[in-house]
Amino acid sequence: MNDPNAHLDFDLDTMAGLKPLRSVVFSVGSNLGDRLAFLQGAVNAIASTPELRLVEVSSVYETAPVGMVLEQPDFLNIVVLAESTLASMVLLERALAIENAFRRVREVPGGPRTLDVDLIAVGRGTRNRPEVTLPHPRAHERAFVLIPWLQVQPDADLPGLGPIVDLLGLVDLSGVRQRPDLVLDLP
Ligand code: PH2
Ligand code: MG
Ligand code: MG
Repeated sequence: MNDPNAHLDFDLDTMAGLKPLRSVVFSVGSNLGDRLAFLQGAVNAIASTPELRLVEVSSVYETAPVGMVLEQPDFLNIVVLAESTLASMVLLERALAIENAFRRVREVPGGPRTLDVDLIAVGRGTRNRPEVTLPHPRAHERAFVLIPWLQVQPDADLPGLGPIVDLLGLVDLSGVRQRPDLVLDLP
């Protein structure tokens, strides 16, 4: 059936004074200390965010460092899917607050870190501001983001760039392997 509102270029929820519920994608990584415990802490903290519902957490993947100047240990990476009415800026602040709560250690710029929480996409939106760029400007070329994301949301699009399954065909997948022996609790 045709969408009777397809010709409208504004959001009807917003018109009604409601904030639209949007899907939110986070990428979480750790390559220093108790990596699995840091991922678990990030999942718990994301899940306890007001006005946000956790939808799914990917398997844990062990991934070779990408694009880093300094030699460093492998990462554990996951993707966390959520739904939220929060604004992108608030979601970004929340991600940074979660990193800080785990006393993110990054002694050297570009060096290993205990916890990195990146906001990858919020709904279908694109933004290009000094404070926040959405989708994340490097997500489309990172297998450690695309592989776990595809696992939990096979039909996902990266806004402005197309289906993630197509983007995966363009990236090097060799550094990413699933770690089924590492299991996170779902809060
Ligand atoms: N994060 C980066 C840069 N490189 N490589 C892997 N494998 N995993 C990451 O989470 C990661 C990275 C910048 O935050
Ligand atoms: Mg990052
Ligand atoms: Mg980051």
